[in-house]
Amino acid sequence: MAPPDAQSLLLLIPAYNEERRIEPVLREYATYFRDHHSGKFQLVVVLNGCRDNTLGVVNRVAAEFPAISALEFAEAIGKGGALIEGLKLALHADLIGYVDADGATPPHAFHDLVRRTDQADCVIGSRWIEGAVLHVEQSGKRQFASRVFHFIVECLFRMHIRDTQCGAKVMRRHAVESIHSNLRIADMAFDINLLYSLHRAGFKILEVPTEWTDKIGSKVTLFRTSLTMFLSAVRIWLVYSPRFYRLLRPLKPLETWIYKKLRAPQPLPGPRDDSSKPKV
Ligand SMILES: Nc1nc2c(ncn2[C@@H]2O[C@H](COP(=O)(O)OP(=O)(O)O)[C@@H](O)[C@H]2O)c(=O)[nH]1
Ligand SMILES: [Mg+2]
Repeated sequence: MAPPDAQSLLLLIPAYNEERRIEPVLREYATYFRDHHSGKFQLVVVLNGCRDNTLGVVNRVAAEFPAISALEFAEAIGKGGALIEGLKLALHADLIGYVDADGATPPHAFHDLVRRTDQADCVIGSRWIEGAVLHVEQSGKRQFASRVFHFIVECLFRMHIRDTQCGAKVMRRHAVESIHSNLRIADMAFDINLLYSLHRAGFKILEVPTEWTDKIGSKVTLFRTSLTMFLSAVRIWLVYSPRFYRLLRPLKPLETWIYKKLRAPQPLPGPRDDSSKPKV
């Protein structure tokens, strides 16, 4: 196997109303990986339903950097839905990763993850293990919500991952392709869906301390996002607990109603029925 730096790399950036934050991030990533990565590098921004000129900004920068392109969806498919669609491009690269559009993860920190893909099928940035560098602390309320979510996720899934929610992750193509049909969570709990699918399929996940800067302009609305993520985490757990899932199936309309009330995003319909069981 070629060393990670010589492999082709596809970086996805989910973006929703990011016209004010994304431009320097695109420039920094395209320049950094042109200069530091010898394999092919492609950066695809996955947008959906933006009400600002994010697409115009991306196209303007893409005219200068051929590695950059945009993939746009009209539907409100959320960050997870956008990544589910973006990960369908995995066949074009050896390594596939994603980072946030706000530059919370600097290019060299993402590069650290890429370089460790010779040790695991999935390498994730972690803000909560020794060696991590956090530049701006999250608000107390946000930190509390995130620790509660972490506790719930650990109780339900027992993956022993300290930071499932860091926006920087990279995987080998084979791993993505093996679990892609299990991805169905469109909201911010998408990462749990991804990691648990990989974990159940026996892929190795490596957590690496990362550098992270909280940026202003977050799209997270604490109450609604937290509740949606909690419901989605429970939903993933149920999907992997077939006995309970069958028992609770009559409650599906209630689940649909709650997601609608929370204005939670839904992924684009895939080839499989949402209520079918995962393969692994
Ligand atoms: N495509 C898409 N991206 C989204 C959506 N909501 C959030 N994002 C992106 O997800 C990333 C993380 O969002 P952000 O607001 O920075 O979250 P935070 O850093 O956890 O507060 C950013 O790149 C956002 O643009 C969405 O509905 N669709
Ligand atoms: Mg952010």
